[in-house]
Amino acid sequence: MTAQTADAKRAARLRDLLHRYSHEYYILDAPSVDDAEYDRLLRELQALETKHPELQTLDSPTTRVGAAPSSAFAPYKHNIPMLSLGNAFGADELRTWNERVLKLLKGERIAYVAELKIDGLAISLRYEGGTFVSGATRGDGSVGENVSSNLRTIRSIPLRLTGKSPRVLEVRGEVYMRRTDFDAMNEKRAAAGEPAFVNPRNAAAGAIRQLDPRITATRPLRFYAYAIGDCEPPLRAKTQAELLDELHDFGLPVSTRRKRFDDFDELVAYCEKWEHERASLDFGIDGIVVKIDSLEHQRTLGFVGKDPRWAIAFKYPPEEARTKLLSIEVNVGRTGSVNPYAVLDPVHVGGVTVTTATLHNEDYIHQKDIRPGDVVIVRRAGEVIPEIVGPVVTEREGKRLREWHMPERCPVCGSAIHRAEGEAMAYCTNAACPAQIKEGLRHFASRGAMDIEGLGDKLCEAVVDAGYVHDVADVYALDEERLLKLPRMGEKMASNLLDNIEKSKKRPFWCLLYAIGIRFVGAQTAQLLADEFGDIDSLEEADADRLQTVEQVGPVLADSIATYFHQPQNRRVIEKLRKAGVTMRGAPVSRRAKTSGKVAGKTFVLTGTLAGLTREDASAMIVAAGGKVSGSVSKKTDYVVAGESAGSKLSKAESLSVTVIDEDKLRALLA
Ligand code: 3B8
Repeated sequence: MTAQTADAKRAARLRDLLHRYSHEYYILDAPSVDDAEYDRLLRELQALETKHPELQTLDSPTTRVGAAPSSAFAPYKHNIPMLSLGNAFGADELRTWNERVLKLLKGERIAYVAELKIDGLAISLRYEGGTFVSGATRGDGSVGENVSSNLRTIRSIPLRLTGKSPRVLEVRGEVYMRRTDFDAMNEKRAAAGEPAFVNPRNAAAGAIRQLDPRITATRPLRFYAYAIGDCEPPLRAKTQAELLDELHDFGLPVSTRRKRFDDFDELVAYCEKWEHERASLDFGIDGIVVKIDSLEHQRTLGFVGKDPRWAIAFKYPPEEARTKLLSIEVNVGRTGSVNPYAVLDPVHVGGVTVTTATLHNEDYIHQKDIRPGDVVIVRRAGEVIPEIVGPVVTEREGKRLREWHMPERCPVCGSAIHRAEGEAMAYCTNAACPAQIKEGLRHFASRGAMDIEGLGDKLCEAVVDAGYVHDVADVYALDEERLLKLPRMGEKMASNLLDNIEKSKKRPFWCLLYAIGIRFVGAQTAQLLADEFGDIDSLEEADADRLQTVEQVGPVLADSIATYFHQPQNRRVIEKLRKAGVTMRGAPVSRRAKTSGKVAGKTFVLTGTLAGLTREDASAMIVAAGGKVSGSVSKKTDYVVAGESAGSKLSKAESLSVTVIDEDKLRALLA
């Protein structure tokens, strides 16, 4: 054997091995060699092909590395048009579609297949004699763009089909990016000082439209197949389910999550179920594709315009939407933290209208390069609060948008804002800042704290603005004469309020500990502290080391408590409260509550938005009645309290058969 034929043989062997390893990795999910070995073989093949260019084949794995950049994509005519799906927003619209199908298929027994509708980019691949020859985007359905060199770089797209593949096969499917791959890519980009991509869909679409395939090759794209176009000779499959099996046998990736239904109502339930569970997937879906299973039925139904009659997308409300960032404002919390937030052009996302979104802190805004005036992507997934994913930088063209900076002065009191070295948050330096006092007072009076009925948001503002209240203890100095000077205050209302203020002095000791607003001290911690120390003087004397001996108290919490009691103005407030006659000692309340409270020993999980209660209030009420509040659902959970837009915790509760109650039920339990 000459050296030349030995090299040719070795090259063929390497191609076979590399195809097999890619197939094992991407299609079977069962790799038999590691990445280093794959790379070693690939480099060996590259060396052989460089030495003997005639050994290069169209399906060689070395073609994935990326060809030279082009200046534009050539148009690509789809012999069989690439159709798009009509939408059904909700079960009613799906029913309407179904009735039409039933009518057109008069009396035939029909079955459905449901597939997750992956949120990527539709493309078509062409195989001739089992070898990948070209691929294109959907475009307008009849003409797309030839993006073959880019598609070649995607390792889950086989360059050579396995088994007895047809002479001609066009495969339709979706190019997408997994969330974990997307996050890892963005982390690497951030480390290299490159801008992050906004979301997996944009990143995938951008990578496919990239004129330099060498760049596409560095993006973690994947592919899955869901349909065929041209096919010669026709496949054996008689149903959609069989079609996907056949594609799988050719070595193409298909979704394993498809499900067949004979019963329409079960199909609807499946579509609705995934809406709550979509967060658990490693890729984004924007709905469920419902297809009539029989290919014969599909042909009978045909299409209207660009939409097939035999398939439809059951669409979920988008979790992301674009809108304009009108401005960045700040508010001042009760700890004095200055919190930036986005004021948005109202936008419908995740099933609600969003007008503001948190921006956390100044670094967050700079990391994402969010600027007032930007078009931004707003995300609201499940029950989490809305957030800004990032700016749409391409929309900036021609606009001069300036970076945002934290104001130097508190917008409420005009004092200096200070951000300590190494800290993320900035603070208003004025402990007497009306914004801090108002927030602090609101919390002090809230249901789970001192429970002063009638002292709501408006009145908290009014008493601070009138100069009656400079710290929470001043509440106990309010009298009828002063209250009556406030707008919309009548005698009856004033006397009720004063009664309630008086009653609050008798609140259990731990409620006071929670009410004074020590950073990180929630209702549960307040109970532990009250149990351990018994009165405020013992607690005041405890240093951080002593505090850390308390169950569940770590260094951060201990430090926060010690710092609180160290500050003279806080000690003054405590003294004023003591003089006013507020309860400052107590028997071990929580133990008593734990054995005799209304929900003694029960564990609750809160999810979604409750109409009449803040989460803090609900927690505090549960704790006051001897219950515990936990952040995650498990078999040990006794009740899940579900409000508006409850998400994955609710589905988890249902799957574990945990009792789910609403706000009214909760009140009834605690009453
Ligand atoms: C017909 C069938 C379009 C689609 C289809 O995961 C048609 O089936 C289509 F005209 O766009 N994104 C899927 C997905 C998309 C489509 C599909 N099936 N699973 C997807």
